[in-house]
Amino acid sequence: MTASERIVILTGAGISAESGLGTFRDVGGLWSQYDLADVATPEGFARDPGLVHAFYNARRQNCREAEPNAAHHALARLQAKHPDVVIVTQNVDDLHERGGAQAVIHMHGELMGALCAQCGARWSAPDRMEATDACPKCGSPATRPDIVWFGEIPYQMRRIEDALATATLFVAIGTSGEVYPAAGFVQDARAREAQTLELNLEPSGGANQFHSGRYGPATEIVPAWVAEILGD
Ligand code: BV8
Repeated sequence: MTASERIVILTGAGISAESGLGTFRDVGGLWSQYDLADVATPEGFARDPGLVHAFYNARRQNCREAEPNAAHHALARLQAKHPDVVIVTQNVDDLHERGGAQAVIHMHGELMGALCAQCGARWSAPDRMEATDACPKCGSPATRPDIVWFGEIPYQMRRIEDALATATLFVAIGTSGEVYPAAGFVQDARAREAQTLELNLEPSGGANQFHSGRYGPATEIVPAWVAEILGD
């Protein structure tokens, strides 16, 4: 990897699949168990906050019991050698951080974060959040997981756009490319003449938007790609 190479990586649920965390759209995925509209929209939260908290409490528990896998560790190794590698994730788990990555951009929020819908205060989420929890700052019972739901604006979009504007290589790992604006990042990168690479279990619906793709389990293809980049 030359010093002038600027890599932006976007990860999705597929990078955490082998850590035992469910993906969304694979067979048996989360969106086949829950109606997205009920648990991942502000309307669903307003309708039944208890159901939404139960959904995220279960995922938070799964996340605490999961371990980062070889793909998470490989990206951290790449970033340790080249600190300007930018990791953007759609995932709300903390496996990138527990695998050693730094400054991960969680564009869809974080399971381990809590947010007050009333005053905007943020704090570390307890293991279990309940609809009756009071905000530690303003006291109102308006606490929610610090997650970006459908119809809400993803976090740190300006920072992501700035990174994409100067990227020389954009790599999407373990994402179906179904959710926007993340699914549009490959086009943003190509518009700036960056090379684009998809690393996935199988070609995603957007595979043809990438210059190249490598397919297989993330725990195999991501460490292999990182070793190649680092010239191991
Ligand atoms: C927004 C909450 C405006 C957190 C999530 C019509 C057309 C286009 C867009 C829209 C439209 N109608 C509505 C929209 C906008 C909407 C959207 O895109 N809808 C889709 C469904 C059409 N988007 C929004 O509402 C976003 N907000 O647009 O605001 C805006 C935009 C920009 C600037 C200003 C304003 C908000 C989107 C965020 C929603 N929140 N989740 C949570 O509960 O987790 S999205 C949800 O999907 C997750 O966050 C997840 O990360 C994300 C994407 O899914 P993937 O990560 O890709 O997971 P998936 O299961 O789909 O795929 C897994 C992949 O891994 C597969 O390809 C599989 O092959 C692979 N894999 C599996 N195992 C492995 C593997 N790969 C490697 N190894 C393995 N072992």
